[in-house]
Amino acid sequence: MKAYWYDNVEGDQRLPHDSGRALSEAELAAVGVTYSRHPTLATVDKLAAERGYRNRDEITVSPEKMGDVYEEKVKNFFSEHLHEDEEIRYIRDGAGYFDVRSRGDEWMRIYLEKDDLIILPPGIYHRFTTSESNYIQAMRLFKDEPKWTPLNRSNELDENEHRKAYVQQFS
Ligand code: KMT
Ligand code: NI
Repeated sequence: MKAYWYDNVEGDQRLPHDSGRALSEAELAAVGVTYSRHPTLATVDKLAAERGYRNRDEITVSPEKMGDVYEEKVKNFFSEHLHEDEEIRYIRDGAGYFDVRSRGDEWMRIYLEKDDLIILPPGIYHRFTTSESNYIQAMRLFKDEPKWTPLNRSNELDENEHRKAYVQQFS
């Protein structure tokens, strides 16, 4: 894991976009984002059990796996959105970037590799992209039915209960 302020420079979203200004785990925690590292599945199983996560699947995002729709998928993952549920991702192989909004509405970029696990709280605005490697394999953890419908950023979402709860807790 490596976290830093996004540089906001035009260009391929899959480039590092590293401003050179690093972010600490504490700064991520301040917006509700939790990071942990799991060299084996045992501690992931424990975390899942403790939080009541009974289900999981695995997704591979790569041109090999997705074929023609890969570029379109990558673009879609990168549109700013939130979820009404936590988003937990455990990286099994490859690498990618999660961008999350800071309190001041700037992008904080988090580079994740194999064995990294991230928990995004409900209501946080974020986006995802593969890196230049164009390959990531991730485990997605969920409680019951996955509620991963991305809700794209809009002023109407200011009234969403999950968004309101997030803003109340983290700003
Ligand atoms: C998401 O929610 O953006 C994804 O699941 C992306 C692929 S998992 C790293
Ligand atoms: Ni998402």
